[in-house]
Amino acid sequence: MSTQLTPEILGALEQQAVEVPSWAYGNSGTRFKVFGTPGTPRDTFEKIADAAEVNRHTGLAPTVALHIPWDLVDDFSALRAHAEDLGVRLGTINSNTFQDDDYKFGALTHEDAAIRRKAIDHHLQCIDVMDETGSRDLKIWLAEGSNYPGQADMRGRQDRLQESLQEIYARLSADQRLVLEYKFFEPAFYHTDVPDWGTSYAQVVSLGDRAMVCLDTGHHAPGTNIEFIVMQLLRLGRLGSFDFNSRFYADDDLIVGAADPFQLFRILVEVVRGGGLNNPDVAFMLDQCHNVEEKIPGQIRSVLNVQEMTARALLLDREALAGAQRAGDVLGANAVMMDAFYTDVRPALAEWRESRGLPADPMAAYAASGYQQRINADRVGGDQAGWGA
Ligand code: PSV
Ligand code: MN
Repeated sequence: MSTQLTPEILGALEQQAVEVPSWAYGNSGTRFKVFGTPGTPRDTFEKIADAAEVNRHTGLAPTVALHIPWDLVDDFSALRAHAEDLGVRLGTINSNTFQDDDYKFGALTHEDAAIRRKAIDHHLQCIDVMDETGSRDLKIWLAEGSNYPGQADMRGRQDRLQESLQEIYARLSADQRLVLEYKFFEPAFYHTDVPDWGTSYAQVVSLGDRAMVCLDTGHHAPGTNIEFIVMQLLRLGRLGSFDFNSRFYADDDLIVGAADPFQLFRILVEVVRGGGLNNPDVAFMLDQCHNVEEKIPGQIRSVLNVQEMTARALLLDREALAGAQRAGDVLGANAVMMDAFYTDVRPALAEWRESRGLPADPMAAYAASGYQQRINADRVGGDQAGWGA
């Protein structure tokens, strides 16, 4: 076994878990076109089966996030048993207040108390689901905001948001958490009600200890130093979860580590630095859509990218780095960072995977498994699931 990855590093990697989203397995697209693909799941049970393949080939993805109402089923205990039979568990429950006509001008922030009531009740229903699935986290992302200056009273909306969140938070049980995700644009383009980490932090901090911030890597303006935000939220003890993905332009939801592997490395360096790795307080999740590439291999690639960059972040020689920083050795410090980033850990990881009974090359193992051919043949009839289906 290569000595590049020390037993300590391998021990940390062994504990790593990345939650996969149910919606990554359904069809998705842009507002221009959603392409259908053979083998696409027709219901939540089939999405879970696909997610279980990702875990089977990587050992990295033991939980699956659900989106309500997309993943509503008659019997959540049957879904839970189905997941467990396949070696995975049901994870974070995502609420959805962005696909209902009533929410055109807001949900938890709406001026109309009846619409706020409906949106709060939806979240309470999500918590009922969590009770059945055994999920810990309720993740809230709000599509609320305005398109034109003067359209909305931003201050009033912020106050109503706090009130609504308080009612939702109060319904959680002692082992459940609320994570509030921020995003600075889309679908609203002038202002959004939770645009940035500061707003999310301000909203959750007054709820209680089990309210945290969710950082979606695609939800920042181009050029934002995301690793700084990671550092700050860890420092404040409020980084609840990541929605990992990558982007070239906006909220592209591409494969994590694909657009900018160096950024993923820098984020993971701060995660390790701040004690966020394998820390139950900080959930690693993917939030991605595979519009043109194959979905299960897209998810396998994604969790492997997270593992690979975590390994490189763990390789960072922190003592040398601290020494260079103390000495004011700018280029020396930067060289220590770059040495870790440029270390190719793929052969060592392949060897290590094999030693644990996992495929050395999970992408190739999946391709050779025949699963895709089987689902392509079996999943005919019924409606294919899609983003929003
Ligand atoms: C919003 O863009 C978001 O990132 C939220 O996490 C949603 O729940 C998810 O996308 C839906 O795909
Ligand atoms: Mn997200």
